[in-house]
Amino acid sequence: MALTDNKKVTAWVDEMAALTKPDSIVWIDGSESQLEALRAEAVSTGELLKLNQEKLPGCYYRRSTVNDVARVENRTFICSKDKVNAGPTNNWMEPSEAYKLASGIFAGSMGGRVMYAVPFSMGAVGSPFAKVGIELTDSIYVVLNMAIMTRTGKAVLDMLGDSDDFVRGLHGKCELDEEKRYIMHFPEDNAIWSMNSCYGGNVLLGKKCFALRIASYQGWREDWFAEHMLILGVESPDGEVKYVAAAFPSACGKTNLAMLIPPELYQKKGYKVWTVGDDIAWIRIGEDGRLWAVNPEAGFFGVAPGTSAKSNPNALESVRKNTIFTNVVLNLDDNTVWWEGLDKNPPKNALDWKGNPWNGAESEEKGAHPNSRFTAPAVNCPCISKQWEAPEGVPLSAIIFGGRRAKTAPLVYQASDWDNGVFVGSIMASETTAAATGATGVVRRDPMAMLPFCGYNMGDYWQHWLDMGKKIKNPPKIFNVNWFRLSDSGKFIWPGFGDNFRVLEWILRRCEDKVTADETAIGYVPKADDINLEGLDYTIEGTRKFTRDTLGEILTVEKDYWLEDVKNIKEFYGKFGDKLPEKLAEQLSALESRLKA
Ligand code: OXD
Ligand code: MN
Repeated sequence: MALTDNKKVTAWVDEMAALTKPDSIVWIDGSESQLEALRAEAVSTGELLKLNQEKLPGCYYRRSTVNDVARVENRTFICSKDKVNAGPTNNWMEPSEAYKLASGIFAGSMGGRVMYAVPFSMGAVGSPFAKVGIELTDSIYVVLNMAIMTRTGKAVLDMLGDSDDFVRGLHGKCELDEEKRYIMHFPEDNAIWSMNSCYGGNVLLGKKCFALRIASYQGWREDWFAEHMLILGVESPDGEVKYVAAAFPSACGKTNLAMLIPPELYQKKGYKVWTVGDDIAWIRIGEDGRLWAVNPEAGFFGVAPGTSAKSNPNALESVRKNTIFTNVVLNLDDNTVWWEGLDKNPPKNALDWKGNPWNGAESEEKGAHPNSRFTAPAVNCPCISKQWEAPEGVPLSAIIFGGRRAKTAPLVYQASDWDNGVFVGSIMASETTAAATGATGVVRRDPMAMLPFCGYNMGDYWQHWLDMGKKIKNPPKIFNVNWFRLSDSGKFIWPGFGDNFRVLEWILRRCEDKVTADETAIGYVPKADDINLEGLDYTIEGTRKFTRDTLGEILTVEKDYWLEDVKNIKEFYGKFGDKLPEKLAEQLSALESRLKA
């Protein structure tokens, strides 16, 4: 029986059921007993495997099909009525064409299956930021992941009442056919249709699809922001907490920064970092004229490989219970999990992510897929902020952009004002590494880390940022960081991880006008003496000790590299035609003149 008598909801569910023809419809009410029954069912069919409940209570394991392990940007579409509204950085499909194509694929696809109706809230139920979605899916795995990543159940429908304001999400596994895999967004209809995949980023519709693509469009219409940003709080010894939001492209360490543990000397003084979110921020202007941010999610969908007691002990602690692991190594000796970078003791008697026998002591092949994941409840995190569910969010002192640049960007710099900060975000980029592509130094521009996630024309998105600037009375300061400067021999110069706290400290001191900086062509760069290196004991790849001079090296602004970058930015901006905000074109030519001066 439907959990609601909202006619808009029931009519839509009936329509989708008439299309996909499930044997039955089951509403997810949010109760633990219902979820437990679903876990048991998934275990009985082999969809999930129950892990060692003494070592990993409440944890489950799943292996996906080999062709379905990551987001599919080339099969992700923004189906706005007008092509120009998808913009040059999105794939576009005309909505009626898209519905027709998808209806053909969905028709009868749930025959013999159950359709689960998952009401979910992005943002704490009752928060003024919160928005409702309903995901219809034929996958128990998706239901169980959604129950970790979002708030699900009856309370969400009660919050919705008889309103029409909910995102209509339809997900079907169909045949998991790559050729018929589509992730379609209809921003004007508040709808998402996802088919032939079971990978998180494609099918947990609350996350990238709603909380970024659809929500960015909603934010444009309603004067707020949906951003690909972590949120963290820095507590100083006097107990005051200051919050920052930070945008980095995928795989640049957002989860690690969000859960950072400060260097020992700071810990001794009483500094702490609190996690509010690791991937998405919804941001609104508060009554006090500051920006306030919430994490709309309820869990972490993190990359497992590389997560270790050294790189991120808080993340490791977060996945000890009630977690779903996907595509990692299954240790057959004790029914636990393993992944590359966890420790130096890979299991010998194991199955790899494809389900083949795997001996970690001998195998040349990796055991876990590089994009294998954990889905863990946020409440598991030892450093979760007391404010992480605060209905009004947390006030932002700073916004930080960043990318992976071998030479161009200094360790940190500050934009001169809001408009310049928008420019800094719009020119964000990362360089591909040799391991990933075979060619190093290929620059991929990824404005505000939103390239794959902006649900409308990125030119309009930039204009929205500029327009919002006029409405924010007390804007946060805007910074850019680059943890990834390389030496001439290709080694990372900056230690990163916990030591990034030293940069955060400088940023917060700048926000309080407690420290001066050098004005350069690109913005304000720290004086080398103003970043605290006390207790830093780091040797670059075992050969060169990190000193204050080394810090000076990575604070330099290399004009030749920047002039090269300006060319690349011009080319990128050129794609937007008259959608490129005039202010950004001005910012770019002003930068060029400063570099040439
Ligand atoms: C993610 C991503 O999974 O950005 O968060 O790809
Ligand atoms: Mn992300």
